[in-house]
Amino acid sequence: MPTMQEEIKQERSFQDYKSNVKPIWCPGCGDFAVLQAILKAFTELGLDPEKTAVVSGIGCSSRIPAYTNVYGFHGVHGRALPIATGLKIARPDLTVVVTGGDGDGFSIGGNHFMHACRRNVDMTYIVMDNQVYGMTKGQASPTTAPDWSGSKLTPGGTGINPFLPLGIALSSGANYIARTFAGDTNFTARVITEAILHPGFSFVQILSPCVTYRPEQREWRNLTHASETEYATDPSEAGRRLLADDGLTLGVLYKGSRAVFQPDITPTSSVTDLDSGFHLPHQRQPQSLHHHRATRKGINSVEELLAHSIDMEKEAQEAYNELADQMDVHNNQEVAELFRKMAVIEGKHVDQVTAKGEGLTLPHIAPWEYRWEIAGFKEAPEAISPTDTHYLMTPYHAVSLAIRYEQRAVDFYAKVAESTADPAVKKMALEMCEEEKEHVSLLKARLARYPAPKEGWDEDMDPPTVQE
Ligand SMILES: Cc1ncc(C[n+]2csc(CCOP(=O)(O)OP(=O)(O)O)c2C)c(N)n1
Ligand code: SF4
Ligand SMILES: [Mg+2]
Repeated sequence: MPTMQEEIKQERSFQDYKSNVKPIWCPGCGDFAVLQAILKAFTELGLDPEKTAVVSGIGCSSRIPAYTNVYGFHGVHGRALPIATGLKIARPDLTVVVTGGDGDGFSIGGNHFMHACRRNVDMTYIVMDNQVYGMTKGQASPTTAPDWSGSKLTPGGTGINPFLPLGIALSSGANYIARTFAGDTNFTARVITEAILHPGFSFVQILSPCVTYRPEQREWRNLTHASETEYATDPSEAGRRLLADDGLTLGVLYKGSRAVFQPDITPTSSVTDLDSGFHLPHQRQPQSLHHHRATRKGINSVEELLAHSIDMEKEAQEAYNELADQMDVHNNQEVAELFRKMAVIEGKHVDQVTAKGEGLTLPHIAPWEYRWEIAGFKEAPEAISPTDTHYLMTPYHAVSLAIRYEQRAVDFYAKVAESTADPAVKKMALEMCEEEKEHVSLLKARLARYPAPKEGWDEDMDPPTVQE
């Protein structure tokens, strides 16, 4: 039986959902990865851009609508949820996704958050939680730890216990609740996809590092950990799990089946008619993604291997273009040019591996179903993590970064060759491994051309931040 993803017609590509507005986030900001995850989820669902709306408030994270090629509304600080609620009630045929930050959603918009959970309108709320007001230069937010003293406004910390978004969502009635880390982009894409499919109000908290005002959040990559339990369907069970939560547990906490709030909006002439329109319709059964991941072992066909190779090269091309844009925005032209060249090279690799698959029918694989974990990776081997960059990075750093990621590709193919039972896959994986080794050698030769950076290369007396 085909999976739900396979049944959905894949007519649009990732690029179709991406607008041509270049993000102005600080290089390394976790929001880049969240944007990727949202775009991957839209692609996977094959959403009709004309039937999709992304609504936001104000903040760095609230810039997402500008970067997606669907309908967008960059609203008022803290008011994204009421705007989105009105939109979904008036146009139930739309897929409505709301994006924002912890300040926007839990401070000024905290009241709307609780009531949106309670109301249970069918939409998805994605909060990029960096435990700080990034856009206004680093003040404490409701999710900031009480002893964080990084802001001059709160030199000894706020001394106030943080707001617990998952707990508030659960107790207020949200129908789907999850937490992810921006750096786990494919897992985040999977959760967003599932959240959109799940009826009712879905809430996804994404730990998304603010590298400028909370640089220590880069460590989330090592500190976050996957939940050891499957999601709960009983709210009290989910509540018990939250009592043991350290705030860094990733996964789906809860999937509920409450009735969705969708009043009849046919124009009415009497109060009785109006009242009767506000009934709760029959409960829709929650849909869930079909996962065949657990039952699939290794890579056991040439087609599957080629699908992985094409995705790996496309992700590399996308990552380098993205990095070049980031460096352009921050006027680091030398590194921007270097990344642009690398993107062109990766584009050629895409063409080369695509040519190898000519005449074959390659399987469609959802982003979270690629088998990168064969080599111990969560993401495609060449998908450069946005938190690995710095706006002051030098060509030496850029080439070193590229070497590190090409080496991951070498490791991936070596592991595929080692673990597959299929001789044709083994042969092709070994060939690809050799090609990747050659890329590493070429890059190493190139690295020798650049001087190693001097100490203090990343010091900046006036660090950039985005302006509203
Ligand atoms: C009514 C109003 N009050 C205050 C502000 C100033 N302001 C802009 S963004 C922001 C906080 C944003 O923090 P968060 O939502 O966490 O987003 P981040 O920038 O961290 O992604 C504030 C207080 C505003 N724009 N409007
Ligand atoms: S200040 Fe920079 S790093 Fe922090 S959230 Fe805003 S764009 Fe991201
Ligand atoms: Mg924030």
